[in-house]
Amino acid sequence: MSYVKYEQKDFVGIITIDREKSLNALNPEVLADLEAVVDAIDADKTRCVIVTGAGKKAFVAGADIGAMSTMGPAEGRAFSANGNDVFRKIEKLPMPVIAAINGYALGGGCELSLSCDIRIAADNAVFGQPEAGLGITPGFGGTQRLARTIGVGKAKEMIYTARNIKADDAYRVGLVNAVYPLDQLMDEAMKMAQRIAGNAPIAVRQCKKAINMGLQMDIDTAASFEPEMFAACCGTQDQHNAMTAFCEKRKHDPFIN
Ligand code: CO8
Repeated sequence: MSYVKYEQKDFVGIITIDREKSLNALNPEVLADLEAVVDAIDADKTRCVIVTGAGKKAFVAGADIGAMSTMGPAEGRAFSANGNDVFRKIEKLPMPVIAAINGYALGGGCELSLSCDIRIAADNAVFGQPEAGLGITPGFGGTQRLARTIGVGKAKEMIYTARNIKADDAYRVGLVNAVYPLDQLMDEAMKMAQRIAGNAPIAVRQCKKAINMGLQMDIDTAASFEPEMFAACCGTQDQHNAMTAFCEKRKHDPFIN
């Protein structure tokens, strides 16, 4: 049995962390299942991925505290490295990934959402990096991606105080793009995913690559890199169809290329 489910709906893949009785907490087995699901995504037929948690209470309530409680330095390093590797795989998927955050997103759960391109939350969502209160640091990318996402000052405040924030505050600091009633969250995630999937797939992937790689570079290098992403789209059927439709004053529906 796997703790991570995968469902393909047309061009959209849905990953569900499914360990509901422990609020989808990440232990080594869940991480292994997540990695296997991510590795198996068919990039040819998947244009957008949604990551969510099973049930109505938690996205992921963190790394499994019981599993971590007896770890010494070597085991802790290996667990942290493993989580970082899996989340980096999610971040490096060629297609956009949306986190649909349906409740607690604490510690490793907040970090999982940060490895996704876009975060949308239900109104019951709670975010936090409680690690400092548990005697550890964030270990699945939180010290790196939170500051890159909401800015250094806010990230330091969240990490040093270990204080949780609710969905409306997460929206205010830019941690999530939108907040919806819980029962509408997956519909809204699907709508966004389908909208992304309806755009030219090569162009969307090049946009993701350009933004993510550019963030690791100085602006001069990044600006010299963008033409390569642009060039990769030139000459594609999508570009030809969309631009010809514009020039001929026709409506273009990217779904029917
Ligand atoms: N780990 C293990 N079990 C958990 C976790 C967790 N993170 N969160 C919840 N559970 C379990 C509970 O133990 C409980 O199990 P049981 O029914 O067997 O007692 C079940 O889920 C339901 O939880 P609660 O009864 O506590 O539900 P409440 O509604 O009362 O509370 C909370 C919900 C507030 C989310 C509460 O469960 C909580 O505070 N959980 C812990 C949250 C947390 O601190 N998360 C961060 C963990 S640290 C982390 O993620 C570090 C990531 C980097 C790791 C680096 C590796 C070295």
